[in-house]
Amino acid sequence: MRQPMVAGNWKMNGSREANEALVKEVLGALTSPAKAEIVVCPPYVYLPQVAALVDGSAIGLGAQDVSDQDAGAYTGEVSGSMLRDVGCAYVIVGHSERRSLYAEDDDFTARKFAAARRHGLKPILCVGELLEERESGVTEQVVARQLDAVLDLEGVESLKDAVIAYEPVWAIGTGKTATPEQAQAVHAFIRSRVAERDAGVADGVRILYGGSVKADNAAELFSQPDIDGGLIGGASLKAADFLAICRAA
Ligand code: G2H
Repeated sequence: MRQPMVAGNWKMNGSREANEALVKEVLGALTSPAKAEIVVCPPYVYLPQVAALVDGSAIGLGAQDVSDQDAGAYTGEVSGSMLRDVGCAYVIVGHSERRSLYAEDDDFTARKFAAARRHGLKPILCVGELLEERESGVTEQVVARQLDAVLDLEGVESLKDAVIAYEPVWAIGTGKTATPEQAQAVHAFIRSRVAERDAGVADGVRILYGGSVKADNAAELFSQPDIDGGLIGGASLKAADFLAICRAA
């Protein structure tokens, strides 16, 4: 059985004051342990603050990105060992905003995935197609290419300590959500693609859905057999919404 997971991707949002209020409200309402594993991914600079806030609680910590390099003259970069040092267990790699706004390609994403693993972080690998790719019927080819870049570099066994997030780019922050059936179809494809290399790994790996998940659509999405929770952007910034999504998983 795969434990569901809900990860909040705060993106470039927050302040010391807002972070404290959000985390305290979520923790205050999480009186009984949730079925889902819950993780929050604040911006780099707030990781130590949020690490202290969630210390000893049921909420885990992740970062939104990681350098492909380990240390040295890489101005502006943050290494996997630094993320471990401040208490991260997870890191998002290959988010579509990194891929599209910062030109991070499949190979670079795979190297970040490898760097995360070198430092004992569990990568949350994001894959997903653009609107024009969906409309031209190449969703599976795109997702397979993104996935294969990582599996070819790191091997299928690397997914034992990783999570996959399927995020159709046309559904991110747009208010458009993939229907549960559309999402399930791609999740099943991803699992089958992994199963071609190792059926046991495919069965165990968690595949999250991301893209305009909200309190009122989460339960239906999460009820699909191959959807193991969600990577939540906008709705993770409001405690009541994030809690409702966590409870739906
Ligand atoms: C997709 C998602 C979180 P949102 O980027 O990764 O964001 O829920 O705002 O669409």
